[in-house]
Formats: sequence, structure tokens, C-alpha cells
Amino acid sequence: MVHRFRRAAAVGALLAAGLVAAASPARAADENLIVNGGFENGLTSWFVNNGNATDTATLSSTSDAYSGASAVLVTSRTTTGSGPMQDLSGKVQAGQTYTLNARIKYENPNSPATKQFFATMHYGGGTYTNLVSVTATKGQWAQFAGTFTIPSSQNVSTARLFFETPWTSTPSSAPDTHLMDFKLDDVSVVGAPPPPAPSKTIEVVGKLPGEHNPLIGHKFGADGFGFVHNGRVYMYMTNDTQGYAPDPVTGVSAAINYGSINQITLISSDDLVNWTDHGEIQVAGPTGAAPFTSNSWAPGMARKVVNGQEKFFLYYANGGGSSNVVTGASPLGPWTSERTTTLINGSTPGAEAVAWKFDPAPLVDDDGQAYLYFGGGPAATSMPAAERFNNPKNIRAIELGDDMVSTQGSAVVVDAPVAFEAGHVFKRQGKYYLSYSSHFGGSDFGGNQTPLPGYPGGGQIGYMMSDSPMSWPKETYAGVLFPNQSQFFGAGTGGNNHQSVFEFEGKYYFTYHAPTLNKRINGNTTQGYRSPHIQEMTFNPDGTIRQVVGTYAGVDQVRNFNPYRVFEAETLGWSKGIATAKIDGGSAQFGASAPNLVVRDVDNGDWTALSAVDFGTGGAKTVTAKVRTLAAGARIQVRLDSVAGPVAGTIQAGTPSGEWAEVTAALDGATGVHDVYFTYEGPAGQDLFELDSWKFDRRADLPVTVNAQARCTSGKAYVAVQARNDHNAPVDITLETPYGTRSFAGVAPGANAYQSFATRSTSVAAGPVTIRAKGTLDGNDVTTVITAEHTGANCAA
Ligand SMILES: [Ca+2]
Ligand SMILES: [Ca+2]
Ligand SMILES: [Ca+2]
Repeated sequence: MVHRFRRAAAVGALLAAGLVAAASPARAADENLIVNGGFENGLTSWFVNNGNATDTATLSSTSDAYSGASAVLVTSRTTTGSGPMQDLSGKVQAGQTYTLNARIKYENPNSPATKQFFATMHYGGGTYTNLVSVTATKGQWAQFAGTFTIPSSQNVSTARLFFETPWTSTPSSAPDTHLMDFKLDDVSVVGAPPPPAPSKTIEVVGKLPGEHNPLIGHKFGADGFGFVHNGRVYMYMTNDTQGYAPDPVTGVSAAINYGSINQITLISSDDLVNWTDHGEIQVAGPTGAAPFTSNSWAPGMARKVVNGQEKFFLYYANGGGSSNVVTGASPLGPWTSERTTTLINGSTPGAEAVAWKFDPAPLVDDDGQAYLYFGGGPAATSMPAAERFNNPKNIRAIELGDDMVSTQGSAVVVDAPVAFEAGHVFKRQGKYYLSYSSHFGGSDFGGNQTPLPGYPGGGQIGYMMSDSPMSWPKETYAGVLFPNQSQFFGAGTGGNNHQSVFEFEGKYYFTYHAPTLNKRINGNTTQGYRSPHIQEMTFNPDGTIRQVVGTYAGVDQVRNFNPYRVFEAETLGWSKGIATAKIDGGSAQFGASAPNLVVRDVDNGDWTALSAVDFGTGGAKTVTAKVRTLAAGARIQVRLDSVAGPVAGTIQAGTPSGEWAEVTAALDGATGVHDVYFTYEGPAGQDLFELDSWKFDRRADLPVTVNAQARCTSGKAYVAVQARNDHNAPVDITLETPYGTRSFAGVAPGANAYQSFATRSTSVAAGPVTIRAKGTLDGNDVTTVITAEHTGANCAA
């Protein structure tokens, strides 16, 4: 049936070489779209026509070439379509005309003296179009030479070129006529160059100014695992952006395909609002750190000193069937595999009955012993239906070996009520907390039922509390700590979740995901692309968790952002219209072995922003951008507080050179704490520049020298404060102590501001004084604040 349809599609589309009146005019930009058309690299980029399962054949390299050293030999043909194929999807375009050339030869002595061959395109499904034909003479190289025009209405999302003999329904009845071996060489398809890959850049503002969820607005990330090290929070995530491919016309991507994900996305922050994009870790796949795995879902991270060496262990799900771990020299890598097989799989003791041996979450206990929590999926059918629903026993806990890349002993059952997946454990005040995601019922769990009283509903995060990291009977169940995210974020945001909990500077935080960025792009019809969120987690006096509420506001910024250093331009509080990409070389901020990214796809009107930047009272004098300029006239406005806020400075990006350069601009008015918006301007329709890093420099402080000490006069203590103006112009000076304040206007160069403040006590302990100096430096008004400590004195003696 397929072939009959195929014949119909071919009618009228056939352009035999001799019928072409004139080739389309050659253009300088034309290129050959065929890879390895001369078969000099063996069979690279070629495969057997796969339009139908019956179209089998054998391809091999032959030294009987038309040109060069080799050609391809096609044998064991089973249908007339059995022949060599190359994928031109994404290369050929509807409405374009191409010139096709190839050499073909057949030699079967029992075959006819001449034979027609076709170059044919398979556009997917049953749509085949013969492009060019040639009638060959037995034993001689014949030449395909013709042009073909793809109809402007043709869908070319699938376009595979192959070579064949004319169709007949029963070729095996006369194999010498229809299924002869043939040789092919020097294939070319020349025409318009392939269109650029469609943009994956997210054009909407995905994280709204002032809001802190989702954490980032320029890419997706799911199953976040929060990990704290040396004052930074790292979020390891399933790379939901990997297969994101918005249609160039509709802007809508096909639904997420988890099977194509083999990278882990990593971002970090020391304030929980401004996040640095560290790009993707190629964990799995042929070029991955662990090439024996093919997927990288739901990461977990742990640190441990092993044999005196600090190491970081990144666990991940290799699809649903197994879990694995790679080792990092730092939280940012580089990553290597200490294993050649997966860590958790069908032969892991105690995990045999777990359907999905995935979602590995590590815990390193205070005594150094480490554990791994994993598992999920359909409950064993041997259980009664009610047990399958309420207590599916699909999650496991197992001890990790001292090396963190092996397990020891047997996995134990985590009897989490209504459990689905996403087991995670943290420890607080001696108690272990295991949280997990609950299932949605259905035939995998004994049919739809009502959960036992207090048990989670579908797609919620439940938790258990235990005194032991390896003991999780159902009695340790403690409740639901997070309802389904759709309760907070509305239509289009439902589905399962995956959480973690981390402690950072005295507070606990809960991570989860929601397709909120997807919703901002496409409205309530989302395609499953998830974004990371964080909320603060608080506890009742008895240690139970107060249920977490999901908000776009998110968490408070932990500290102001320090601009006085080199920091990566891919540090984003908020952004619009930009993308990021990894480049060679290390990070100026995180070190030579850390990945470095740049901000790219910067168009007129795009912007990036930082939240709560502290310029200090003296303020910033200059800003420096490391920029690779792509368009003449491009510039960066440094604005305060909003995208349309006052301009503190303008960086002229300079002449497009293709080279990275540091460009500095003066700043005015950048004092105190502000959100900072870098707004990008230049010619419309052009990429303006790429950005690597930023650096702000302080305005110099006024030179004022302070001396503060306690003295005794008549048995009473005084605090004497002296501030000398070492500047070359008058300065206003204010002396502040707990015992009084005095201001001096216009203190002359070299002169002192001096006051002895009475404490009215017989003794005084050492304590702080504050000196504020106001003056003019380099033509700018500057306030310098100096804090000093005065000595103590006991005047009673
Ligand atoms: Ca050749
Ligand atoms: Ca853009
Ligand atoms: Ca950078």
C-alpha cells in the first residue's frame, strides 16, 4: 500500500535529466549538501533506505570507484527501493532548485543491457518523489545529471535522498531485472546552503523583574538538586532545554522528549536571586563523561574527601532502567567516570522489584557514611490492589561505599505512602527527612482508588521522618509538605514534581519545578518544559515541616551583589531575549578549569539585569565589559532600578572586529544599592555583540586619616576623635560616637576635625566610631565612610 501511494506521489514530480531546459543560474552561495558523496570516507553519513522495513540491503566499500579510491557497493537488495540513503533533513528547503549529480554502475551478467535508476527523496510517511533518473548501460558508469525543484508546499522536515531501481510490486520474481547489485560514486546535491538552525532563544521575559521564581528566564531546567559548597548554592538540573525546538513560524515546540536528554544543566548563586549559568554537563551519550549511559535525568550531588582528596559526585538517572555517578574535581567539574558500568541496575541487591531504578539522591551523613535513595514507578503486581496504591514500596535506600561510586549491602524498602519517585533525604537536628513525589493512580498502582486518610493525593510531595537513614517503615510518614504546583501556578503547570532541600546560611530551602517559563511562552497549553523554583522551608517546634507555598516571589535575596570584581556576564537576575553558549577557555570568575559561557543573541532591545547591587556610599567610578562586537554602533546602557531607569553610564561597544576586547565607561550616580539593568542598543535585525564578563571599579575614597581613643579627665572617661583631611580640597566631616555627633563644614586640606565626647562614666570599653567625609573627587561628589574603634579606659583608679 505504501508503494502504491508512493507511485502516485512521484507522478508529475519526475524531472528526467533530458527534460530540463536550463539549469538555474549558479550562485556563489550554493553549496554541496551531500557529506562524503565520493565514499572516500567509507560509508560515513550513508545508510540503507529505511522508508520501509522491507527495504533492506547491504552497503560496503568497494575499490571499483568512478573517481578517488572507493565507491559504495549495494548488495542483497530485497525491494526496488533497497539502496544507499543520506539524510538531508534541515538542509534542503521547499521552493529551492538543486542540481543533482552521481555516477552509477551495474554489472550483473544476467541483467538487461540497459537499466533505469532513480534518485528519489523520501519526505516521510508514504511520500516519495523521484528527483532525477538515468538509463545506464551494463558495465559502464552512467551519470545522473539534472535539477529538481522542491514544491513550495512540500513539508521538508523529513527529507532523505536515496538511489533505487523503478518500482515493481514483486521484484523477487525477476531479481536480475529489479534487484541487481549496483555501485554508486560522486554524489552531489548543489543548491542554496542549509538554512540556519531555528533559534531556541526564549524571547519572552520568563522571570519578571522583582520576582525570584523561576530562578532563570533564559532556559529551562527540571528536577533541581540544591547543593551548598563554600558559600554558594549549586542547582543541578535535567536539561529540559536540550530538545526544545520552537517552530520558527508558530513559536511552539513539540512536547518534551525525555529520551533525548543526556546533559545536566548547572547554575549557581551566592544570593539565591542572581544566578550564574555554568552551561550543560555532557554526562551521557557518546561524548559524555560516562559514555556507557545514554540519559541524564534527575541529578543528585554530594561531596566527600576520599583518600585525602576532595571529590564531588554527580548521580543521575540513566533513563528509567539504571542510575549512575560521575566524579568532579569541583562542583563545576571537570567530570570523569570512575565506573565502566552503571551504579544502580537490575543486579543491585534489594532493588530487583523496583520498576524504575532511577532518581538517585545521595546523603553524606555526619559520620562520613553515605547513602543513596533511588527508585520509583509501577508497584509489583503481586501485591493486593490497595497495597499497590497506598504502599507501593517502589523506593529504596542503600549504603554507598567509601569511594562513593559503589554500593555496599542490600537496598532496603522505603515504604513511602502513595510513592511514585523522587526520593530525597536531608538531616536536621538529628532527624532524617525523606521527601518524595506521589503517584497519580491508574493501572500501575492497582487502579484509581482513594488514598488512606492523610496519605498524599496525586502529584504531591510527601515526607517521612526517621531516626535512621536506613529505616523507613510506613509509620515514619509525616504528611504532605508541598501540594501539586498547579495549585499555585494554575492551568498548564500540573504534572509530577521532583524536589530537594538544602540548608544555606541558617535557613532551609525547598527546590521544586514548574513549567512556569513554558507557560509564559505558550500560555496554558504547555509542552512539558520545566523551570526551577525555590521556596524557604520552615519547621514546627516538634520538627514537622510547615507546608510550603509556591510563589513567583520566591525567596529573599540573601545578600547584596558585590560588583567590585570580575564576574561573568552570564550572571542573571533577570533577562530578556538573550541566550548563552559555552566557549573555550576557563572562567575569569570561577577559575581556569571551570566552564565559561557568553551571553549571545543580543539584539536591540534585549537586556540583562542584576538584583540589589551594592555600589557602596562611594559609588562606582567605571564599568568594564568584556565584549566581542558584531555590529557597528552597538552600545550598552547601564541603568539603575529598571529597564527604563536613569542611565549611569554608556559603554560604546566599538568596531566589529570579531575579537574579544575590554571596553570601559565612566559611571555617574551609581551609589548605594540598586538593581542594575544592562540594556542593549544598536542596529535592528543584527546580533550586536557577545558578552563574557563585567567588572565595576570603585570611585576612590576621600583620603581622611582617623584617630580615636579614650582619655581620663577628672576621673571621667572621654572619647576623643580626630579626623585629618589629607585631600587637596576642603571636606565636610562628621564624627559619630555613641556619646554624641559633631559635624565640621569645609575642613581645610591638612586641617583636623576634633571632638572629645564626654561619656559621663568613670570607665569606657573599646567601641566603634563612624567618620563621614563628603567632598569632591575627580569632579564627582563622593561620600567616604570610615569606621574605627576607640580604645577603652578606666578612670576610677
Ligand atoms: Ca569515490
Ligand atoms: Ca535576542
Ligand atoms: Ca563568561
